[in-house]
Amino acid sequence: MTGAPGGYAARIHEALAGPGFLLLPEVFEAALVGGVREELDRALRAEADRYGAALAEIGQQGYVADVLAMGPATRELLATEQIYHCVSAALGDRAHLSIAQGISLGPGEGRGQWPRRWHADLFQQREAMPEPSFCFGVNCLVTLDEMSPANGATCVVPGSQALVALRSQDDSTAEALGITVTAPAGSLLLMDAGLWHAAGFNATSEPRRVLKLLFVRGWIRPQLDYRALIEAASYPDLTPRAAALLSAAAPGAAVLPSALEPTGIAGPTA
Ligand SMILES: O=C(O)CCC(=O)C(=O)O
Repeated sequence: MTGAPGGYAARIHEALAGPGFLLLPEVFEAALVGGVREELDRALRAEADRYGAALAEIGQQGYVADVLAMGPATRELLATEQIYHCVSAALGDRAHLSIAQGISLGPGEGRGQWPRRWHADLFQQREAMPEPSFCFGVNCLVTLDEMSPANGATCVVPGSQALVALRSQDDSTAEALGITVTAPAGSLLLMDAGLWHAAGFNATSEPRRVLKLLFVRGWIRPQLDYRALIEAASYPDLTPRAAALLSAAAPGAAVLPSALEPTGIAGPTA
């Protein structure tokens, strides 16, 4: 571990309540990041072999959805202190993974309509929240390559996490207010799940890869049923912490990890 995000709780709260994002530069070991990068490349090749041109037709070129199956380095990264501390500081101990994706922005590629596709990951949930500044989810975006303006670094609109209106306006507001996040490989860009952001355009000759890990509070249903997915795949290397983040029991454990045990509801007193 090269960083100490355990001590970052106050900064995380401040950032999520203010700009809605926080960059923690180079907090992951280079060897682990390299391992995840290789696993992502292998998974992308397997997807391309399996689905061919259909991937581009459905807009899924450059995405890997079954991130846990990518390999041991990816599963290890999911359970690192860095991820755990950011998620628990932002969302409390009963948070879990909603969806994960390995994403590669290839040379000469952008996302969606020119110059980019602005979105907030969970704007529908944001719309449903009575308190617009309440943080119910966070996107932990792990940079597997250096992110620069040239290779399509992520752009964010600071302070936009409580806004639902950007969705219906044309992109000029986001384009005017957005800032580009430059970061070395192995960094963690923590974003409120309501923050408006977009990948840029990769004008270089190399892919620009990230791992997206989107977590939500324990009472929000995940987008993928990771518990079923890992029960079917049975990964022997899944740590109790990773299992807790996936709402599942660790291998060999008879019960759910304590972080997920029901707290109980106080009944009426006699
Ligand atoms: O690839 C990026 O820069 C951003 C990925 C993204 O849009 C997301 O994580 O929702």
